[in-house]
Amino acid sequence: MENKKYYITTAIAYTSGKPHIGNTYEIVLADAIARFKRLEGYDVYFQTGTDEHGEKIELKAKECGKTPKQFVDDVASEIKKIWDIMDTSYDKFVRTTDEHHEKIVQKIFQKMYDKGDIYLGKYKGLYCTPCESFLTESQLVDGKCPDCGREVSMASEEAYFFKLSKYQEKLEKFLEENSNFLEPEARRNEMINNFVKPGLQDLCVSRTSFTWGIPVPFDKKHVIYVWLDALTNYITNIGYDPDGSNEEFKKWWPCDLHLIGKDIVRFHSIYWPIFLWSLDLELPKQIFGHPWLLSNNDKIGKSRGNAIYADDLVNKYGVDAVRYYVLHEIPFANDGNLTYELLEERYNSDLANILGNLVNRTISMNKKYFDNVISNSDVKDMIDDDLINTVLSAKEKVEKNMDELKISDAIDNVFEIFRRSNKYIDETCPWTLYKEGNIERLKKVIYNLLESIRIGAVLLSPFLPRTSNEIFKQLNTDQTDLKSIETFGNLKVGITLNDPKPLFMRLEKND
Ligand code: ME8
Repeated sequence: MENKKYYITTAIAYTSGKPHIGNTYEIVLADAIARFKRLEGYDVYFQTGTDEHGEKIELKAKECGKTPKQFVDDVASEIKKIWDIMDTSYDKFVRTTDEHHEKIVQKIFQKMYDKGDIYLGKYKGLYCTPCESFLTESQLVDGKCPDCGREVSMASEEAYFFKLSKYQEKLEKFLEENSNFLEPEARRNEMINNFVKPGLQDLCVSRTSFTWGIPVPFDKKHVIYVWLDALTNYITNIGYDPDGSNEEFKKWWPCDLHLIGKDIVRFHSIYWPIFLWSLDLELPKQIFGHPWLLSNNDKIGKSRGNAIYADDLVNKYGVDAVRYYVLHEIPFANDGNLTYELLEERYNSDLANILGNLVNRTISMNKKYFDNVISNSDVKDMIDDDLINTVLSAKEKVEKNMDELKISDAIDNVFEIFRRSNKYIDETCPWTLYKEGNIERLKKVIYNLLESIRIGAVLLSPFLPRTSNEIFKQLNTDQTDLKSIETFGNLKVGITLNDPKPLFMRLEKND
């Protein structure tokens, strides 16, 4: 029997500050995929969380006059609150400061060391003595320390290194042979040609310049490199243990999809596979490095003053409008752009007009003509076939696009149903049928519209769950699964609908 489990993760967000709408995009994207898989009948496990160690966070905490733990507790709860505001249906919110995670990361480090993949060496680099920090060439300002402005000198200190070089050939071969492992395709080529082929340097996996991290178990003055700590969240939280993993781990690993942003593809497609091989574990099935959301075509950043936050947008437009915008406006491989004007344009044209009006008009007509009761008849017309074909063919198209992670295209497939239904109203002119007393035909027309809306709402549910539920409520239907949309006509006759209620109020220019 086919294994119907699906394990999906997002990147774990740095607890360095409140996440902006760009970071929030990822959790919404993962949520849409997770919900769709559940709709398809998969047993889904959806994990997200926060990445809480490291020097940057230690410094931020100090700036705020908090201990690192207080600081990450506050930011992690802020992040979780935003994930909840966005109606994301994660199964577990993990934190790298969880005691269990820390314990397993130490065991992982030990196992890699025992295997001979980690060794003690010397880290050489530019060093600022007063600041006690190693710097890279690019961090220097006029050749001097960016923090205190003093001269830097070459220095070296003890550090643990991971033998990435040992796995170089294996990784190159793996990436070449598994074209689906890393999407989009362009990223895979970039990794192979720019990083793997030129040669992998051994990776420094411990630090002594700060303390906010997980101590190396056998050498406590070192803390474990934050990416080794962070990447392993995908296994430590589902029961991996170097001394023997539990049944949960055997059920969920390997992960089906790591959803991450384009900037951290290198860590996930180079370090992560190698760490897993070192632990003798299977690799995840797929990594998708999604594009970014820009604000006014510029990178979003607090220091740039253009940060937009999900909670502000939700307060103004509602959660589904924000979900719709980010899911629809960021295509598979190109960055998407967010401005208030574009969001309002989309809101009015797609949500208020195409979807909201259709549902409101149809349910209002049913109320006016049939006293809210679902009716039907045998009076068909050729014109019905085209509507029904469009509506029934949407499921397959959505499934195909979702399989290929083309979420924006899948939403277009769903809206095709609503667009076609609006056209059907223009073609059939129900008000004329009513005036002419052609009631039997009118019954059929309104039934076709209500059933098309129901089918559309089922397919819409992973993307706009609230809106979809509201439509089901107004239609008073419990026919909401994928099976129920394989054929046309499952909406039951005789049921009384609830009163129509607008789904999206049109925004006026000065709102
Ligand atoms: O990278 N648009 O955390 P993070 C879309 N802790 N996605 C964006 C974005 C934007 N404008 N800006 C950031 C980290 N992201 C690490 C991950 S995983 C083991 C460790 C995405 O808080 C970014 O690409 O900086 C990443 O996938 C996620 O937000 C969290 O970013």
